[in-house]
Amino acid sequence: MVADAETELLALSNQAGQAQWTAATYITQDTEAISAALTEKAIQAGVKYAKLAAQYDGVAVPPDVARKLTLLKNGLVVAAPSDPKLSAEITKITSGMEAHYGKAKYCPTPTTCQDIGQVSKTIAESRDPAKLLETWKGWHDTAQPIRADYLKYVTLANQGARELGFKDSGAMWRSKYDMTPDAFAKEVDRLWEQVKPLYVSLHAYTRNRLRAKYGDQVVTPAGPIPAHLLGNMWAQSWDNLYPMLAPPGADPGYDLSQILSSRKTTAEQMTRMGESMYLSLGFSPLPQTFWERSMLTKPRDREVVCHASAWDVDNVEDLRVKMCIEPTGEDFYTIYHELGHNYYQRAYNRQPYLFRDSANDGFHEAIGDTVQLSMTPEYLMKMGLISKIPPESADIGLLMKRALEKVAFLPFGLMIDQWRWKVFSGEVKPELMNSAWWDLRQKYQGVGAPLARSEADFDPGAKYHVPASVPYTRYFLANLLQFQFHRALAEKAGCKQPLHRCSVYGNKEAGKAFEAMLAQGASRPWPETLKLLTGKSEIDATAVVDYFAPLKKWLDEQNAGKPVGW
Ligand code: X8Z
Ligand code: ZN
Repeated sequence: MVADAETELLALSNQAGQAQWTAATYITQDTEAISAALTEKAIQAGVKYAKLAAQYDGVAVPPDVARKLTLLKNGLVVAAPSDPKLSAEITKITSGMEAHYGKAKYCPTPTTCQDIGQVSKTIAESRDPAKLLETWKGWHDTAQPIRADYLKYVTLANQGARELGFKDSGAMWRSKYDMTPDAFAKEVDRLWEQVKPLYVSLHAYTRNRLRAKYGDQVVTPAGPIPAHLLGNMWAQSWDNLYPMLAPPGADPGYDLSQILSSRKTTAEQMTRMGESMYLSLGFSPLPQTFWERSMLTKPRDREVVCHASAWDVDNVEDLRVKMCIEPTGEDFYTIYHELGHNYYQRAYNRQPYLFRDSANDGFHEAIGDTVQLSMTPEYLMKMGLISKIPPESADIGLLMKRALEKVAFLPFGLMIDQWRWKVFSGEVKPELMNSAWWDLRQKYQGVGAPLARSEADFDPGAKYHVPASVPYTRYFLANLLQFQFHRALAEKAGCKQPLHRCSVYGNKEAGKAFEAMLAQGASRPWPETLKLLTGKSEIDATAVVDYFAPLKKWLDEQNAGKPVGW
C-alpha cells in the first residue's frame, strides 16, 4: 500500500505542480480551472491513502513504514470531503481565492489601479498618514468579495478533516508536529511567553518614536499602534521604518535598497549572489532549468501571483523561484529565503517520496533565513556591495534593523493561525470573523485597525496566506529556529564573536553540517533532526533572546519612565 501511495502521489503531485505553476504565473480562467482540477485529483488520492493508512493503526510495522503511515494520515493541508460535488467545490474555491488575491488591485480612480507591489511601496515609503491610511484601506477592501467563499471553504475543509478523524481543519494542521494538536498549541504558547518581553520592549520604543513623528492624535502613548504606520501592509515586519528608528550615533551607514537600485542591479544578478552564498557553503549550482523556468520579474503582459515562492515541480531537480524582484534590500533578503527552500528540496530529493519534505514546516521556512543571518556587513563587503565595515559602535543599529524585521514579526507569525484555528473550530463565529481578527492583532501584536472596520470587511483575506490556504505558524517557528541554526553553524565555523557578527559565508564545515540536516528531510521526527545540527531536541527561544540581548538592554534604557505594553 505504502509503495503504491508513493508512486501514485508523486505522479499526481508533479501534474498538480505544473498546473499550479502555470496558474500562478499566468492567471486566466482556464489555468485556474486546470489547476483546480489537477489539485483536486492529487487531494483525492491523498484522502484515499490517508484513510487506507488509518486502517493500519495498531498494526506492528517497521519504523520507516510507521513514519510513512503517519505522514500519509496527516500530510494534507486541505482535505476534500469524499462527496465528489463538494470535493470539486472546495478546490475551485481555493484556486479562485488565490487567483483573486493575485489579481487584486486598489483603484483610487478607474484608470490608476495599483497592484500589491505598488501599494506595498507606498506603505513602505510614504510618511503622510492620510496617504498611508487611504492606501491601507484600499488594499484591505480588495478582500471583501472573498469573505463568503472563505466561509464555505472553512465548512468544506472541516468536513474533509473530520472524515479523516480530525476534530477540525485546524486540529489537522496542528497534527503535523510529532505531538498531539493540543500539545503543539501549548508549545507555541510557551515559546511566545519566552520572546514576548523582547517584543514588548521593541513595541514600546517604536510607538514612542512614531508618536514623536505623527503626534498624539494619530499614535496614543499607551495604546496599540495603528496598523498603517509600520512600513508594511500587514505590520508584520517594521524594517522599512529603520531610518526613523535608527539609534542616534549607532547607524551602520549603508542602505542596501539605495545601493542596489542606484547600481540598477538586475533580478538575475541578485539571484546569482544568493546562489553564490549557498555555493560558498558547499552546495551545488542551481540546475540550468532553474534559470530557464523561474519567474524572477513581474511580466508586463499578464496577471501573476507576485507573492514570492520556491517550487520543486518534479520533486527532484525542477527547482524554480516565482517572484517579482525589485532592487530593494527587502527583495534581496527574500531571494536568499526562497533559495533556502530550493536547496532544502534538493538536499532531500534522494529520500523516498513521502520523506521529501522538511522535518516540520518551520524548518522549511528557517533555512534561507538562517543564511540571511550570515549576511553581515563583512559579507556585504566581500560581495562588493559596501566599501567599509561599520565600527562596533554601530552594532545597536545593526541589531535594531534585524529586530525590526525578525522580532517585530514574531506575534504576527503567531496570530494568523490563532485566528484560523478558532475559525476552524467554530470558537470564532462567522459573524465575528473580522472583529476576532482585530482582537488577536491587538492581543499579540499591540496593533490596531487604523479606522473602524465591520463584518462586511474581511481583513485576513488581504494577507496572501489566508486566501492561498498556507498555514502560518511555520513562520513563527522559523523565526526561532533560524537563530538556533545560526548559533550551531557559527559554532561549527569556530566564530568567537557575538553571534550577530558571525557569518558562515565560505565555511564548508558549517555547510556540511547544514546539508546533513537538510538531507534527512521528513524521515525522522523533527526533534531528532534538530538535535543532529544543534545537539538539542527542543525549539529554544533563548537563541533569539540571547542574540538580541544588547539591543533589549538599550531599548529598556530608552523606554525608562515611558509606558510599556498596551
Ligand atoms: O511568505 C513568505 C515567503 C514565501 S514562503 C516570501 N514569507 C512570509 C510572508 O511574507 O508573510 C516569508 C516571511 C513571512
Ligand atoms: Zn518561505
